[in-house]
Amino acid sequence: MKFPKDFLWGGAIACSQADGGFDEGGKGLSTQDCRYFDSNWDFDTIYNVNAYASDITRERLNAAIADKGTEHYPLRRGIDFYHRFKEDIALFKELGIKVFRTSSCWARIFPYGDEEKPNEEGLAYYRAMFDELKKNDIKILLTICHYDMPVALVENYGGWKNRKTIDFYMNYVRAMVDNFKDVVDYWIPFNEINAARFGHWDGISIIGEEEENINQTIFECLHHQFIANAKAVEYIHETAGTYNVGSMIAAFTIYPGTCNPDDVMQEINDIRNSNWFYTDIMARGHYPNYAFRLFDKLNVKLEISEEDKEILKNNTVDFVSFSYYASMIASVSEDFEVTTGNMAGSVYVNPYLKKSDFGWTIDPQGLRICMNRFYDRYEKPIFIAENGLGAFDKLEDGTVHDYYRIEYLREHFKAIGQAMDDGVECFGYTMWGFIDIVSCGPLTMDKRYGVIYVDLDNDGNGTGERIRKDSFHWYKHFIETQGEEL
Ligand code: BGP
Repeated sequence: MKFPKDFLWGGAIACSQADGGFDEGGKGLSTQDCRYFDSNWDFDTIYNVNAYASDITRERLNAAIADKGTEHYPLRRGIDFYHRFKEDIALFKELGIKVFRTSSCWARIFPYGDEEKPNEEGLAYYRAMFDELKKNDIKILLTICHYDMPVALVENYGGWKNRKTIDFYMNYVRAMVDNFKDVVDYWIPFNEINAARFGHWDGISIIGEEEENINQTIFECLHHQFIANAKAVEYIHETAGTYNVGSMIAAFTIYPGTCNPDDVMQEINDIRNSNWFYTDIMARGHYPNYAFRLFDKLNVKLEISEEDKEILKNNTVDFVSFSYYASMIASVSEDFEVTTGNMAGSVYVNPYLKKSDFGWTIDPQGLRICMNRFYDRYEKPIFIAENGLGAFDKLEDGTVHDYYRIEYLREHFKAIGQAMDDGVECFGYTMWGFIDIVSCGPLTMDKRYGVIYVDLDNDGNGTGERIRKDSFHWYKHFIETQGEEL
């Protein structure tokens, strides 16, 4: 199988999981800096996705704002990319990636969120990083908001619950676009915008237990984000004169558990509510009819003005992207074994498929199916913004023999090639956490995705040394040969 020469093979991280330097360069406190972790918690507490132990409560938030340290806040440390990005980018160059996905940190640019002018030190950090990437001939895919926002906006204005936050977000977008429109190749305004329903603090920075009608709050916040997304599309189109803005959701590829028609109808509803709803609005430009049925069911009253409808209709995205880790099952019957999945509390086990160390279903064909479904629905170019295998890697004889990750990648890359043979227009792929970073849900370094090992443990102890895993050499060769010897 030979991939097109210009196919963009790359790697992805998020600022809050990698940068560190949480209180440097004039940066304000981010919502992600407030997520608490205790390395004494047991496996189930840390990895049981039903109730991430690190989820935010009012008490946890107040304690985090008062705490100036990093001991219980792994996302304040990351892997110190903030100070080490030059050497890391040299490694990325050696790996041979064509595109690097990261996110900019809102609180680095507007520390309290409501300033008039951006923080020059924050802009300087991105200018230095982007220049380094360009020097190494690596394209940039920038996520403008990857789960983090200035805590001050949440505390002082109610965050995404307040429509005013759209204006604050657009100040941030204008600062990034005005300064970097000539170096950023692709933009994603929001990471996994469907996190609003599945990871409240990550997606819309609300404390779920404090909301009277959580569904009303979720869809109001989401509406503000959909408008913000459209305004970002409009600004980039008009200012940068480029058509390179993408939507992004966590793809929950779902299968009916049996050929029982009730299971098929369950799958149609589940995939609408977990996936299509979000990309429909950003890629088609309006709320789909089935959304209003869902709102009725959830007792949600959403005011969508004529002006809002115009903004959504006139500013749809240029490509669609998603993260893909696993597939799931929809069924009206309860007799399925249960496991965990990305942001999904509990999912049914697929008897035909294996699972990762963390219970996530491993399904390469599911990626091919996901790609076909997205392309059939939107007929817009597709970018795979996240995919990869989180595993407990072991350092031995100075490296990591991660044959299991090579196997995962080989099978998923085959599936991408098959989807492209099916007629799907896909222009790139960024492997999630291709350099080990702090995991998003559990907040551990132990859950590693990288082809580059980082010598840090869950408490941030270690040399921080970067070490090439077996998969580094495999991915490097794969990119060099465009997958010819897959
Ligand atoms: C997605 C996030 C990423 C990444 C990924 C893996 O939802 O966009 O930030 O972390 O999940 O999840 P985890 O790190 O919890 O294994």
